[in-house]
Amino acid sequence: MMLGTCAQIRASFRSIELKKRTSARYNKRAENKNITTLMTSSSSSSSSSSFEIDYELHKENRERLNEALFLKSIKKTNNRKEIVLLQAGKQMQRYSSDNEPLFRQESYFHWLFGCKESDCFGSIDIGPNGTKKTVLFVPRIPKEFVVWMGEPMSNSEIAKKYLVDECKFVDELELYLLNEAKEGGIVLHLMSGRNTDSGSEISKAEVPESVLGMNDVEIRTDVLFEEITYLRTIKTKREQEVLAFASRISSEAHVEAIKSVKPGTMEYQLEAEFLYQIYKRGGLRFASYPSICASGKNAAVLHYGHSGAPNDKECKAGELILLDMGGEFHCYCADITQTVPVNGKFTTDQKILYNGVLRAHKDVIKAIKPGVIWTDLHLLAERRILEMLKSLKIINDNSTIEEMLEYRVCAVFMPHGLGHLLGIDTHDVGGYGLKNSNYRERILKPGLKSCRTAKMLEENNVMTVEPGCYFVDALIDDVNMDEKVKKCINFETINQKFRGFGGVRIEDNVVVTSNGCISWTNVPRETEDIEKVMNGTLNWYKM
Ligand SMILES: [Mn+2]
Repeated sequence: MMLGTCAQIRASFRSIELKKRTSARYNKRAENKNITTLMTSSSSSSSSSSFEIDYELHKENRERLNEALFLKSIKKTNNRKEIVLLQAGKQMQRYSSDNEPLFRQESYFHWLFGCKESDCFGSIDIGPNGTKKTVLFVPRIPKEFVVWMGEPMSNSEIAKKYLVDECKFVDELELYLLNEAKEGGIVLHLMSGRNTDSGSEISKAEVPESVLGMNDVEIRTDVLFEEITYLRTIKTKREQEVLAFASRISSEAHVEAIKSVKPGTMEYQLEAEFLYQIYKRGGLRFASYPSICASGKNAAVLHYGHSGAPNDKECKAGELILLDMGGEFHCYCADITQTVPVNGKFTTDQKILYNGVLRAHKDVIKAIKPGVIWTDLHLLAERRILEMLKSLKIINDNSTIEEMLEYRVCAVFMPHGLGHLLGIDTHDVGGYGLKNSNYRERILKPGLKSCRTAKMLEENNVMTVEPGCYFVDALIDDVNMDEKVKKCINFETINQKFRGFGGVRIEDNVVVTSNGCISWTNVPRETEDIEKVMNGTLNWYKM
């Protein structure tokens, strides 16, 4: 369904409002209880436990892929063996130097193998009753490297660790494939496709020339990417445990960060606190993305914190600070945002604005369940934000909320999408472009076009919910602003009170359940709780 007309928009809201009234799932205690059941250890402010990865997680993913390929994609026309071949990420070097940035595995390869090493290949010999043979191919480490890198694991140790049938060296891949092809030939399934967030093409495994030249080798690139991308959107229980862990540790680190905010704090000190806490508490060595610690006006820069604007402003009393930071564990990401007052006390206007975004956030979380379309939830969030903007007289009374939704007024104040799929990538794959009845085309209207998915939610999707409201000069002053939109906006109020205000964003990580969703994010959200945590009168983890 495309949300083309106002009537359709209203109709879809009616159904969301109705569902909302009949459910009250967003309950802090119930939510915490659910979090605890997913954790290996309970939350505490002094937690230093890490999480042990069960590599069955990746074995299960391989079996799921095997089943999907067999059930849906492969029409058997002959008796050839079907082999899936993926290539791992490559160790990079900084420009022409020998400086090697810490390696992080390529996400599709990680999903299938969980293998931490760079420059590998992985093959899965698929079969109608489960995978037949899985082989990891690892680089042969020259003897002299042992001095620098330490003793490598033996191939049998690697096979045992990653629960694969065999581990060979990369230089044996060619012979392995030639041998497999010898009797009756092989069909080699390779990745081919494009990431719908970046537009970048996925790299295909580099198959040795001699193998490509064989008559008995058929290359197929039409099914693997599609199947694996879809499967990555549906998180298994094992994956959810890792994601919940990343979210829990990131929540704890967020709470520590806001406890250290005061006038005079440098934005980078909050980034430093967060990175220190995620690593110390859970061994989260990577952040999911560069931290956004944006005080005052900077909060209106959606991806502030990049190398040209490196969180280097001093936080001032009277400003809000927006903290968008997430840690990554075993390549599974968290992505959490808090917005708090620098001096620990919200002003009246800040509180109204914050509570408007919080209402959008809560109402979306209440409305999430399988079957709901993501862009409808985006519109629900817009509705709540427009209502708040109206109460602050930032938008005028001469149009109804319905009309303003149709004119796309809210895109001036929330130019980004409501949220995104979350997983091994922060903006996880599978937002658009899959041949599946749950999928919708991108809606090419202001605001909605920034949604990273327009899909119908399914059980075990993991999403971020991150409504926001900002005062972006470039959008407020846009000379090409639609006349209808312009008429709705009260520029006088904005100029008097909100120019340079920055903005508010509130972001949780949630998993879609059979009848709702569970949030894994556990940070103070109510303004009173935020103020108490910041002034030290509330220990968040003892609640
Ligand atoms: Mn996000």
